[in-house]
Amino acid sequence: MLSSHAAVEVVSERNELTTDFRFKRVPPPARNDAATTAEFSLVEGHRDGNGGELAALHDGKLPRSSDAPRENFFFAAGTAGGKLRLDLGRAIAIKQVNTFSWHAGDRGPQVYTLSAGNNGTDDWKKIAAVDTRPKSGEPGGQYGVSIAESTGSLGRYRYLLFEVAHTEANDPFGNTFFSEMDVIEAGGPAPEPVAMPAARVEIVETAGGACRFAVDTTEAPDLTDWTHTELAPVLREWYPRIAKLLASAGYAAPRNVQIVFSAEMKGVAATGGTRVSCAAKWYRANLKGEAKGSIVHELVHVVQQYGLNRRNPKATPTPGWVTEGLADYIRWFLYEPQSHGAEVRARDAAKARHDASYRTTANFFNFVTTKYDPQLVTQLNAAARAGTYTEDFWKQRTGHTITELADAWRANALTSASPRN
Ligand SMILES: [Ca+2]
Ligand SMILES: [Zn+2]
Repeated sequence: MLSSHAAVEVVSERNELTTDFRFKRVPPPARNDAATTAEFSLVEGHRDGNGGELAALHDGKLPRSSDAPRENFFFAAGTAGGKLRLDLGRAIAIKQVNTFSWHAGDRGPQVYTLSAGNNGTDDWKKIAAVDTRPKSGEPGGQYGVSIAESTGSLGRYRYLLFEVAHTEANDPFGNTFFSEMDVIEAGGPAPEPVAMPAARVEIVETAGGACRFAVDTTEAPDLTDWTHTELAPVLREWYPRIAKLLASAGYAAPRNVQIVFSAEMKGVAATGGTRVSCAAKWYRANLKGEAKGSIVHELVHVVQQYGLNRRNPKATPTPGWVTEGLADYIRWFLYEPQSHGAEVRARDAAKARHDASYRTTANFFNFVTTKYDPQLVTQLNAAARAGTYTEDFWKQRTGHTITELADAWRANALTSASPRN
């Protein structure tokens, strides 16, 4: 993206898959730039207490993940942004101002205006306006912005003023995670790039390059063989299948997906937007068992994107048991039916609840699909994604209320469940 303000050039780039803060035209973050020893102060607005101090903006360190609040500076939740002043200590010829941010969602893009002056209070001269919000699609990723002037210097200034705006106001969490702000002095020392740990990222493409996965095992190098030989084929085969099964009018499944194995994460796995985070410890212990199936479950969440409806006041939110039930239905009844991982045991059948979520709901969906409506999953997904799901859905699709369906399901489970269970 390129825009001009007088002779000032603003270059902005985004990494959607790579996480090393390296860009084609925006220089890498530096650890010896003029901002390193300068002083940031808050002129207007408040720091978010969940984030880092102003020091995070010029400590020459970069966050280790796309959700590392303490390693970024950001303005307080629920506020529209604020103003930051940078005192360089003396007037210098400024070659570039480079700013870097990283978040998996709305807090990735940067929106600010940059001014410069020499008294720090009222002689501000506007230098550039920055707005890196993508026109369409998911906003997550690493953003790099470089502001420079064609003649080589933006001018001689001691102070810079960043008037920062939030990227969205649909929820309280719209303030950008700023990771580093650099000021490169014209004729100053050669910038020394901040070192990032050597990344282990395999790009896995589905047929014809239609969709790309960045499988990141940087924090769990021992899992790299497994992701390459075992997981990659599952991604290639199952992501397109899930996208087809969960197709709906006017919707295209995300084309760029990150799968990141995290050393510190607890639990199993979680999906936010188009990023799947996996707890390396759990995967290590379950490679021969549930590992691949759990990622199939997360791929369903990547395709679902029911959150797109957050901003639609007319939408009814999809109940969590429907979302999770669909993910487990696809996993247990389509991906690995041979494992029989979502059977309802005879002794549990009488008390089984269709809305118990996960495997139990998956079993209910399978019953309704088999007995009443082979299109159930596709139709249920379309309603959930459109924000039109209500209990009427069941009556419309099958002629029965959900209570009737649940009763029939329990009765069936009681008679058909194997007695050895
Ligand atoms: Ca930093
Ligand atoms: Zn889930």
